[in-house]
Amino acid sequence: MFTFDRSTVLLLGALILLAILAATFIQITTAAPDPAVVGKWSKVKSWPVKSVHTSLLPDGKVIMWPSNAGDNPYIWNPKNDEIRRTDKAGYNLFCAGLSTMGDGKLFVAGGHIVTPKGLKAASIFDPVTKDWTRIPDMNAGRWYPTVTQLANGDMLVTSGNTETGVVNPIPQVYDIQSNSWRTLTGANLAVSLYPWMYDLGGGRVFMAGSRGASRFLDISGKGSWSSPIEMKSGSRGSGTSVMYEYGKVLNIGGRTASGAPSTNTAETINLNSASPSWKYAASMKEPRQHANATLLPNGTVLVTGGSKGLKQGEFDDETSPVFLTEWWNPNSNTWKSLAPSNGVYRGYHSIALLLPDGRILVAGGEKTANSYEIYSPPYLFQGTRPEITSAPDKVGYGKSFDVKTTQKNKIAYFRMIRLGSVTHSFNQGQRYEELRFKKVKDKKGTITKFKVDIPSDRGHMPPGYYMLFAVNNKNVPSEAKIIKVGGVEVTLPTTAKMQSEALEPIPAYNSKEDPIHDHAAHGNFE
Ligand SMILES: [Cu+2]
Repeated sequence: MFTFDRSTVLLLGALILLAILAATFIQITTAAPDPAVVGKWSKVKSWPVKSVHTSLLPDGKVIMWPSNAGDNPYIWNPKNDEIRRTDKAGYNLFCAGLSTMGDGKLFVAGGHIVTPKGLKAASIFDPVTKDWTRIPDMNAGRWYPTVTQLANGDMLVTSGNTETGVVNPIPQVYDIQSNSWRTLTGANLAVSLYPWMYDLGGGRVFMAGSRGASRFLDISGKGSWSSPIEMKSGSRGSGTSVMYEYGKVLNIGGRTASGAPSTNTAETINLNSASPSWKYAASMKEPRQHANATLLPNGTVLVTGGSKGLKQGEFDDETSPVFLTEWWNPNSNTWKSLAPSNGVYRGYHSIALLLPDGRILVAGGEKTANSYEIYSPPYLFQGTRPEITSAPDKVGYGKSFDVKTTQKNKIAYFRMIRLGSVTHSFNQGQRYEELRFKKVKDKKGTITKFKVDIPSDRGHMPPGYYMLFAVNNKNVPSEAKIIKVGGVEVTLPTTAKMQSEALEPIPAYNSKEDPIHDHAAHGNFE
């Protein structure tokens, strides 16, 4: 009769155990990724428009318009997924700068004649009436300008190419009281196209990039630029940037020299320090250019899309796309890899935009068919979300306001994020502010509501519409309540005022021979 000795039995036992372990391991590694860890992407859906310029409006809807024939704006309602045409501006809005104003109107500066030449026109879109109002022309054309809302509600416009295709070196401030432009002739400098501008209040604005050195812009009087503050990377053309809390900026990816492949490096600067300087932050897993960076209500910076830019001489390289999603935690200075998108290339002319429900709209891409997809971050799968049950529609500076929520014992933060306005990998509107608050308790010690403070320093929160999120102790945010901060009302220019302005007629757009992908034409952007 066949028998096993003791050592054979032990060996067989060990082998069986190993086989079980291996099977379990394979099962774990092939299981569907847990959305509570990596988030989840919706399916890709088609749209009638390529959302190249995209802004959140105070009613929670999203306005967008395409490249080429840019005077084709649409409004999408994230709540019921309806998309509809809205009124036209009367000229080509492609390549303009955009940001919402203190009362929620959308300010749009510049536009497209032909690559790389810009219009001097500017307009204000009223999201209630859907009317576009043309305001006085700027000093010269602006193709790829940045619009930055200032602490007093005025609108700064920086850079952009003129009608002849050279950089307009003079920033201008639109005065919302007098409906006129203040021209900062003392700040004469050709800077990057779509520069990464952040208002700090008190007349101080910071330009974080993209190409070459960063600088402060003093907008008082005739204006002036500070001496340069060199980035660690030297330059980040086609990269992206966010101010992730007041005075703290993160620059991400891009190319450190013209024609170079993308970098995965990132760097930060603290403008609250006496002599700010750039320091490398942790690097992303993937190198990227034409990516998008979005401030999220859990305090992280989400990075989506882009290209590794490996194909020599290609401005918008769809052959080396990046689908991995990553977010950066400023407290730990670490990047975490999240679920990859659906495999649709989102490069040049793509966008990402935070929606009031905490999801992120990802869309566009010049080399991509018109479509969108929505990313739901891990915080949407980590248990019941808190809910804001009561909050005011508007709040003033230096005031506190009452907020009621569910999960009162678990509320750990109140955070506000300004409505985003994004194009060309830079969000000209988003701002992040963590608010101080107190718990209000009844006699039994039960929390009844919260008193939340709006800072008195307008530089921290330029006036306008913000998403208010109540966030619990697991860093899970509520859906936002959209609230107006500051009492700014924008009065549109009168007919008499506009008749006195000699507005230049705008030539009709001719799509023939418009070299949208011309590498050389993108000069100070690429
Ligand atoms: Cu473009």
